[in-house]
Amino acid sequence: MAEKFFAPISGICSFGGIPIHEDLDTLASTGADIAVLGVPNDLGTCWHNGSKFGPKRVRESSMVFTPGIDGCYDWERDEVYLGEDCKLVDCGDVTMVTGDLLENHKRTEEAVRKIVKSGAIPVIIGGDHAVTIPVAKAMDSYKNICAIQFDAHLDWSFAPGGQKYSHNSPMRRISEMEHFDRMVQIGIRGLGSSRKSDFDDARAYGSVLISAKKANSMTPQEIAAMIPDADYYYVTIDIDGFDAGIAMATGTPAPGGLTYDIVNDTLYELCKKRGKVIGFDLVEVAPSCDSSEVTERTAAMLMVNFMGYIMKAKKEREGK
Ligand SMILES: [Mn+2]
Repeated sequence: MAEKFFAPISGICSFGGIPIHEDLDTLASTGADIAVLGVPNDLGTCWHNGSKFGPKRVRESSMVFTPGIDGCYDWERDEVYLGEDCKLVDCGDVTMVTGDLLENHKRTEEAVRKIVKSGAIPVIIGGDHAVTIPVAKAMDSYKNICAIQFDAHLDWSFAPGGQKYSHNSPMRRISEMEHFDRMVQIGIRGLGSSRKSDFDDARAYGSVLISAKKANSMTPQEIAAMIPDADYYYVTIDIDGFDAGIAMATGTPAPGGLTYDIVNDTLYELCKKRGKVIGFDLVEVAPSCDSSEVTERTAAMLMVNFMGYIMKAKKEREGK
């Protein structure tokens, strides 16, 4: 008989040790609130690749942050997150075709559409930042979405070398989608992030730009107050938004980055005060770029926390 405790070192890895349900066509039957999906696609990378190993390694690290059987107790907030009333499933990975970026984007979009249709909130593990393009596209059953990005880079390149769907361009592509109409970009820094004309275009779109240095000097409440009102929020977290000290395992790590607490607490404020989060992705973890496992743990811990905040807000909206 199975013992009533969760031993993270044992068993097959899923995200946080949650149940696995890979058949997206029957996802609705699980009653899942949140569906985790890996997108092991790094064909959109312009520098070091390896983020296709992100889903596997983030899952492995996430096993120590598991909700287990009692949920996750946050003693500082005196709250239990992801308890028995939250149904989480891990849907495995989108099956990738070697060397075919656009086919992989198509498969990613189809998979995310199925998750949205099931009623679950998609939580995506990349893959490079290009995977955000098909994921965002699949959210078009919602309207008036505000995109919130944590990243060292602006990601507003139009089409370097003619390629429109690489990790240089996800925020530009989102700005072209009719179901998105607002944007906040937090953590942007450094020379070479983007051309001046790209920044001009982002500002002309109305994007709220908050540099890493600025964000680190603000309270999470002040940052949340700069997030525009919107019916829905989609959040994309490029791991290189964090300081390189806690996120070295990524293709383009950058010093001078965001602290763990400012990102985590801003996500808390977003869920608590600013409305409905319809999904998020965490991208660009490339495990082979650093052997310490710090980056994967940063990613996994943030994801578990954010899922907890999303579910707490959802239950409160439902009056539970
Ligand atoms: Mn990015």
